[in-house]
Amino acid sequence: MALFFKKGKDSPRTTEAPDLALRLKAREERLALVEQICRTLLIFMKDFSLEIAEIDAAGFRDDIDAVTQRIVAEDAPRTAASEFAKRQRRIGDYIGRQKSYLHDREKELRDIIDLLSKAIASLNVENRLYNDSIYTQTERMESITRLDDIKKIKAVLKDEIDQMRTAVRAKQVQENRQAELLSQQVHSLQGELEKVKQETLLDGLTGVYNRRAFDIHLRECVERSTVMSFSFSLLLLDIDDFKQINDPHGHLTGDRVLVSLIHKCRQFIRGEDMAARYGGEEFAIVLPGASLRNAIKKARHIRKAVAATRYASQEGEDSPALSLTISIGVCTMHRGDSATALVERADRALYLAKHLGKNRVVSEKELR
Ligand code: GH3
Ligand code: MG
Ligand code: MG
Repeated sequence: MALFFKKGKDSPRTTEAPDLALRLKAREERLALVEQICRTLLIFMKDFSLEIAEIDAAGFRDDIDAVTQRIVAEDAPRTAASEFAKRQRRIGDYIGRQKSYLHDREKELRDIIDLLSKAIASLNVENRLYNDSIYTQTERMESITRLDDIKKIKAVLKDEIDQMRTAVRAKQVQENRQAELLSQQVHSLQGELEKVKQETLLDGLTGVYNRRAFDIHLRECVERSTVMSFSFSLLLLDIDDFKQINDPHGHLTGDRVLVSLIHKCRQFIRGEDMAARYGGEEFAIVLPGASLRNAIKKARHIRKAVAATRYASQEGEDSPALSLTISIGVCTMHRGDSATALVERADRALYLAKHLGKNRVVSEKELR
């Protein structure tokens, strides 16, 4: 600018020219520096933004790029200023959004850690080792809540969750094994129980049902026949003159004969029939679905077969063979009968068979 001053008159002013030029140069350099700083800061800001769509990180970057371009383009200050003013509020908003986003995430993470710690602490497990591992894990969880860096929290939390998963899986495997073992034990106990139950219903000597089982079964048959059309008949068997076997040959022989007799009777008993030792040398046979006629027929077969059989008095093939006969009383279920009435009728028929000379079948029809 000093070049335009005239010599002489304007000469005092010319001394200011170099000074001004220096100041202008310094100003330009400062401006260039400010521009450089601004551009660098804008790059940092761009880098600082997280790539999160829900807070419009892309919009924020666009805004930063637009402002940077205005600086590079060296537009008229007014244009640059208006562009900056337009973007300034949006950039500020974005920074606010990112801050609260990070704050929210951090809070969520802390809540999750808290929830997990409580859930772990409340697990009701018996295994001591598992308890210990859970306990230490809970402590580690608590230490995570003291971390400030969200990235560190995430990394440590991921590691903890992996460890928890491994511990829970190991526990599951152990529990499955225990459950399997328990179910095996339950199964075998059920079998034992069933066996014991059966044994309480069986006669120790002959292996047929005992009196208790007979009473239960007869009651059930009577109940069934009262609610539906179900018929059945009853045989009451008694060995004739059993004392004649016991007295000369002894009780053991008597026992042996009892077992052989029931073995013989079983040949006439079907799956749904029930044979029971009623007491002493008396047996009862329940025949479901059998009419009186069929029951008499079956009784006659049994009596005949028993009488035709020879019974070993002792062990060994050459032991003296014994003969025996039985008397049988037969009756059938009638409407309104009770179990007691039924047994009484069969007993009366049996008594009559004895009275008439034994080794015979007498049915309720012959009772007066
Ligand atoms: P009846 O023809 O009138 O039936 O004569 P009985 O001798 O068979 O009749 P009684 O009722 O007088 O005798 C039955 C005998 O059966 C008496 C008893 O000692 C015997 N007895 C009962 N239970 C058993 C047993 O489990 N084993 C043996 N060996 N004998 C038994
Ligand atoms: Mg007898
Ligand atoms: Mg008797």
